[in-house]
Amino acid sequence: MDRISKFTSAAITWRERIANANTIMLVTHVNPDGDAIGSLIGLMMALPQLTDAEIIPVLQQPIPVYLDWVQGIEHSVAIGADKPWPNPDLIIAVDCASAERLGGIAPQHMHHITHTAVIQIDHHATNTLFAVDNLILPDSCATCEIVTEFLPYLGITVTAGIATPLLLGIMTDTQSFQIYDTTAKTLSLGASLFTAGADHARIVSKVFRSTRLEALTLASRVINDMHTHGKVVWCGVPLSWVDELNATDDESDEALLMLQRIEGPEVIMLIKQRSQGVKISLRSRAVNVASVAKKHGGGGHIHAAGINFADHSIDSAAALLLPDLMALCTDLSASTNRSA
Ligand SMILES: [Mn+2]
Repeated sequence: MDRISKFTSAAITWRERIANANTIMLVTHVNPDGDAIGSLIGLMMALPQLTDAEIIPVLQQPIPVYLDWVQGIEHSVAIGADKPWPNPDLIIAVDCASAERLGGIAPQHMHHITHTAVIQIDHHATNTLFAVDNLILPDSCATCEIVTEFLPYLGITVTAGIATPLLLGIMTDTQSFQIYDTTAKTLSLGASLFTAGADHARIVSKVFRSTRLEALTLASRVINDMHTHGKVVWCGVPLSWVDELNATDDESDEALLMLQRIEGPEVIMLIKQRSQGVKISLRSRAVNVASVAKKHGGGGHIHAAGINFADHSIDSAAALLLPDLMALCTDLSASTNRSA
């Protein structure tokens, strides 16, 4: 089915389901990022144009500081074990590849999801199609990009309050239009959000220019201890460094962003120590790091993937993964030579 047919057919289902619902719950993935929060809040602001239904935006709490300024996010709630299930007659899931990854809902309540109509919108190629209507477009770089394109099919006019969270999601998932799958469509949808009044200056200042000095200090220490193996570079983040420098676990991702700016490496690996085991983040320019992640029990996208190990140290995880990552780069130079 082509893109327009997908949107047209999803719009029919969505309009009917939304019109018939009295209580609509919006949900997204655990540890929500800019795209998860942007698409969820964007829809929350948009739905009142179609319905008087009660809208319940569910987000894992607390909201990360760099995203907690988004207008409307103050209405978001987590459905903890101590709270009753609000009995929505429709659940809309955004930016979430599988039902198991939904966040903000206590495990005790998760079984309700299988008994409720779920429709979803997402861009993960690995989406398990867990809803009754699945609008999945893996060639979009952000779920917010799909939502921006879809809203007119629903008959919704994009206001400034809708445009800001949607632009936020596009800018965070594309690293401000830098990732390689950014397309002309991404830019033109971004432009339409500008025209609709999105608060670009606020996004830039809150998301991209509010890094704490502690995070940069940690990143510089991490990068000082960088290991290079051909085209693969890797760094470890011991918990003791995070504590010592008064940084947070999230803030060690700043090191990952800085490593991606170095000229030369093909694959970047950041290994964060956890209280149990380690968390691995992989990034690449051309090669498919998701293949290595999958082989070792992780997952993700071609250029950004991850793995959790419950029983490895930083050094043992590096020793385990380096041969596979270096082999990816060998394949790359072989194919480059052939084409040359
Ligand atoms: Mn996303």
